[in-house]
Amino acid sequence: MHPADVAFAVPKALAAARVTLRVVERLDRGGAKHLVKRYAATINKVYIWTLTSYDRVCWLDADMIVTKNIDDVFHTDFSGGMAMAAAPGCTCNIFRRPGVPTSPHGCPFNCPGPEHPYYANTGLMMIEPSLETFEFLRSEVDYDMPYPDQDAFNIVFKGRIVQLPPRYNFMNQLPIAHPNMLSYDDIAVYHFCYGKPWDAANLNPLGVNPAMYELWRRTLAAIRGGASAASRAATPAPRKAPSALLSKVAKEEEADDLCGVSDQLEETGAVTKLQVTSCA
Ligand SMILES: [Mn+2]
Repeated sequence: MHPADVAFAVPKALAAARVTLRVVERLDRGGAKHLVKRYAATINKVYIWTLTSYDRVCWLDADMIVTKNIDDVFHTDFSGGMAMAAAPGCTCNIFRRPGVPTSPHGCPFNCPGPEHPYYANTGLMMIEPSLETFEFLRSEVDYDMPYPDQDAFNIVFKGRIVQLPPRYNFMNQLPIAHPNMLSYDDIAVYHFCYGKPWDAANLNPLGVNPAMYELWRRTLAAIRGGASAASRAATPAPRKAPSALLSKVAKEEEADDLCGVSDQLEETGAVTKLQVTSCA
């Protein structure tokens, strides 16, 4: 699904790849609390609930790359009234972005378990389409929040989100915010939350996994170049070691001061080089 005003080259390329396309009306909504102007478009994710010819739909942000089979997601148990499956979103605001709620002590990565409120990242969502839900989400929900779709869905579906393992939505700030917690070897979907791979000026700003940027680049080349290019673009093995900076941060974190991790990053000056983008 795409709005009519999207650049013609995009639907053309998708159609060539035999992707079924449908033009939809933009539902963009501005808001005073929006962190970034382009977040106004994230509300359009509600259209996935209109795909009622499918039992289940898995949404993936365009800034994600799948590295392993994720069919398991479709078999998530939705019994007990569950409405969505999604992996946890980090709320540490590790880069101290202004205007973003910062809650390291409420972060699902610091406080896992059913006794704490869950906060999902909506980069990957598995849902069951329903026109009723679509109408509700389109017309009854306030999206004037820092992360419009993500914050709203967490509120609307509170207590009804099945928690997926972080491997299904490995946000690239995780090795910085929560070092040693997750293994690169286990990544199934990598999420370029910070430093979009198509934004050359901001590539790999904090040593986030360079192999994933390389994989993105090769995959894009393969798509553009056809089958022969695809066979040449072998998947590189993910690297384990992020960077010297990350090692330093990891060491600092041993003090168990979560906010101190952000302070450390700011002191290095690395943050100023980062044109922070979003998880939207
Ligand atoms: Mn994203």
